Amino acid sequence: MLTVYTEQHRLQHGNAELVDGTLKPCFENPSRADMVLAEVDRAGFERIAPTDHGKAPILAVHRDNYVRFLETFWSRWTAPSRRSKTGRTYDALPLIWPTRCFRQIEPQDIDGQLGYFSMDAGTPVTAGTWPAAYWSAQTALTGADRLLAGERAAFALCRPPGHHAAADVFGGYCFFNNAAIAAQHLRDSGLGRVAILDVDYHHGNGTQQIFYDRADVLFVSIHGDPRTEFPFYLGFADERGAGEGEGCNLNLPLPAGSDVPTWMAALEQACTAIAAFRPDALVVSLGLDTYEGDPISTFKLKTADFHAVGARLARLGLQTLFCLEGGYAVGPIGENAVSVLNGFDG
Ligand code: SP5
Ligand code: ZN
Repeated sequence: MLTVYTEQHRLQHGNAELVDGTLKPCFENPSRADMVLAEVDRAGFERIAPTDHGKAPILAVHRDNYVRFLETFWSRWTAPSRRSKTGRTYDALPLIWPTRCFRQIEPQDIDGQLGYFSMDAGTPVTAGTWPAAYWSAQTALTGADRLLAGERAAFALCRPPGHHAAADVFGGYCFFNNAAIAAQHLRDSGLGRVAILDVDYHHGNGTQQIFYDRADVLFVSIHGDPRTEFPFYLGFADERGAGEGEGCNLNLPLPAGSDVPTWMAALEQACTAIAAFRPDALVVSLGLDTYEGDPISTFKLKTADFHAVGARLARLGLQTLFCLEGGYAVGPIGENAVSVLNGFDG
């Protein structure tokens, strides 16, 4: 399968994320993409580099003050200031958020802004976050272009991932919502209706938020039940869309520890909803953290099961863009990705 990839992803290599009350090495690190690329090459897939679409397609999904914040963050963070005479050189993690007890006003102060534009302390902003996230979005956009040019399917080897990023919020290892940016680009290039299927272990809260009140983009997600799983505060079954988008959001939360037949039954339900929507194209948020060996997740898919996932998606008969999302069992992540893509190609 045609694969879009750039080395720019390496520029996002955070030192640490907050886990279990301590700073631990980031689960989301460059070795993930290295392993996927190695298997893509071993499978003999055609590989292309992303082309630069500029900021406009990112701004079609994300708020301009948020994009500006990410673009200028590192130079502001490292500039000498009242808080740090030398300027800060280490990665940034937020330390306060405007939760219910506060007003929702963008602060002028960089530490205030860091919390205002984020949702967790697991997603360090680093020296290379802007270029890495920018090129991850361009990777998805370039894959979308190949669908518009007539390709049946493409694989955007995106890193950092995207589905937790909302219009003006980063978190869950995500900065720009690559799948949403690609879906919007397909819409702006003339497709009438686009479906997004999110099979990452975690609910795609960012993608849901971006399209929640729209009838032209269907969002369907299979994920660990937010009652017990990250991101906890969104992804419940009663979230069905709002306004014109009523009925265009389908959440299929599954209990932590769910087995493969349960997951496959949810995929069947998802496919039924996608077929009924009659989209002109499908974007898949391809998280591989549903794997049995994933260190932060509890589903039980095996490498061979991923092949069946790809085969089922191919039966929808839609042009399909796969965007890489999560997956933290680094050893087998490449085999699992290629298993989906080969299953799709048949
Ligand atoms: C894109 C994506 O998959 N983002 C997921 C972000 C999840 N971050 C929260 C991780 C919590 C890890 N808890 C692990 C406990 C192991 N002792
Ligand atoms: Zn995930």
